[in-house]
Amino acid sequence: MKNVKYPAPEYHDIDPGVPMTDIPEGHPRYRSLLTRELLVKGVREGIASEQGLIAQGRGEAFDYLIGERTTDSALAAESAAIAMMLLAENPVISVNGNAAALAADEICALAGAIGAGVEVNLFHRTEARVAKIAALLRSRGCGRLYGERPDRLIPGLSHERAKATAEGIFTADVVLVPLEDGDRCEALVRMGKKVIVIDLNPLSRSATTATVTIVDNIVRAVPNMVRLADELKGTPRMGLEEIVEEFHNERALSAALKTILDNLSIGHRGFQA
Ligand code: PTJ
Repeated sequence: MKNVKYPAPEYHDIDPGVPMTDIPEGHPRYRSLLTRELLVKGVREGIASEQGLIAQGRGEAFDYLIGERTTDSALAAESAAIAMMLLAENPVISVNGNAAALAADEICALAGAIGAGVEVNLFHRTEARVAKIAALLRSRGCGRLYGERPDRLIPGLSHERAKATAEGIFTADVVLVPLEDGDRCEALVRMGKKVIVIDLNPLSRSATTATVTIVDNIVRAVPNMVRLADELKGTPRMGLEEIVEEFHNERALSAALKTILDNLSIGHRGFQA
């Protein structure tokens, strides 16, 4: 069995005394363990918050129940999300520590493919972490980047996530918010925006208040969305509008719950180790 060594981080010092774990490629939950390692690396580098590890744990539990794969209904949500972003005037992707640690390259590729802005927005906000995430995103080719100098507040929010940028999230008509906490999702919807969330928990407040909820792991969802953006880019507006109209969020959430319920039998193929 081949062991995989994780490459040393390129843009920040890491304590050389802390070894990275070797994960055997043949491990039944290889991809899930690899994702954990990415997030731990993100925390050590000051990209993700320590609380982000706990949030990832909650996500993992739901991913386990979903079968650690992109379901058909999640793929339909990803298509609707891309169609909605291609139709938007000012689509913006919100990035927190977990999203940056797990999917920086793919987020920048997605922003490029659909012409979206990217805005760093943190719950456990420190200016040092904002700067590190912004530097990481710039190093991965992100052009239109906001969040370092917020100049607006989202109404109805009392915490740091209220901070927004006039040309970015504040005036966006469509906002993609991976791994969101529910109250900002609600506040953005109250502002009249279409909100797309990526959240493995189909019962969360974000999942139930968003316009489009993608019940999938960010590490699968964003690469799928990059591919879908390339496929749908040439589609006429009417075709994109049809894709959006065919999507119903409550139906997608019910489908995710049904997948979980169907998987809840001992020895189901969806469960691994
Ligand atoms: O970097 P910061 O300071 O902005 O903090 C980011 C976290 C994620 C810590 C913060 O936003 C937070 O506490 O989030 P919550 O309220 O725990 O919500 C995270 C949601 O994302 C939960 O519903 C999880 O099930 C879900 N989730 C966790 N990991 C993943 C995920 N969904 C998709 N992919 C994942 N890998």
